[in-house]
Amino acid sequence: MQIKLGHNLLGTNQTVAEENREKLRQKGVYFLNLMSSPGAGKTTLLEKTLALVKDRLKVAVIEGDVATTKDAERVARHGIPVVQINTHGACHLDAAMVRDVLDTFPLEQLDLLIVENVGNLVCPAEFDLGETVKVVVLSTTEGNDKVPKYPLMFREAGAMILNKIDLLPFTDFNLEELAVDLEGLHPGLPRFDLSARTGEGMEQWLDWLVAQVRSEKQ
Ligand SMILES: Nc1nc2c(ncn2[C@@H]2O[C@H](COP(=O)(O)OP(=O)(O)OP(=O)(O)O)[C@@H](O)[C@H]2O)c(=O)[nH]1
Ligand SMILES: [Mg+2]
Repeated sequence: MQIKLGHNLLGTNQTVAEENREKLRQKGVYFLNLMSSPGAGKTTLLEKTLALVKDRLKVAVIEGDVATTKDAERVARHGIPVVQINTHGACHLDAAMVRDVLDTFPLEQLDLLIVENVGNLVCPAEFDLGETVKVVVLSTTEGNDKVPKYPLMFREAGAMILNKIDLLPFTDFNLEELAVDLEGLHPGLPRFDLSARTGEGMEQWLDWLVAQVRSEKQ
């Protein structure tokens, strides 16, 4: 019974996700779903990214959080449209939550819509929001085992960011082990090693992002 309900939920979610995807495709909006465990640095990366691309692209953000508006407030300081979704305890956003806020944005004018999903490496990977791409952030302080322990997230991702490389010397994180694990799970996954704090490595990430958004517009 419970399994059946789960299937129905995911099936309904998929239908709404396809509607979101089609709506955004028609408006020429590239939709990026940003995911990670709590504290990997999604909001910090978002703030840095917004500061560096807002002159090149018209961007808006959806902030998903279990509670509080803290991340939305951080993003709003950059002067771009932000909508907060509180999931009231749920460990992920779903496609209907996104659908219900889409019309609050000036979609015709947007190039890029970024959603910061709830910090969690499990549930968000299972719920399609209608995004163009999923980007997963892993940080060097989380340990190498997160890739094999949460394989779906890394299989579903269209790009991966290894954040907090400024802390590499203070951790036991192993870059070669990461490369081997990713080769087994998702060969060819674009990967950007960077520090959202110091800005090191941000250029390659931004170049990739801007190129993706522009190719979607053509
Ligand atoms: N040293 C270092 N710290 C970082 C970096 N990026 C983020 N942090 C710190 O990591 C902590 C968590 O960062 P957030 O950006 O809030 O992480 P988050 O993924 O948005 O967290 P949730 O929204 O709670 O899931 C903060 O104290 C950041 O300052 C980085 O590149 N290097
Ligand atoms: Mg955050």
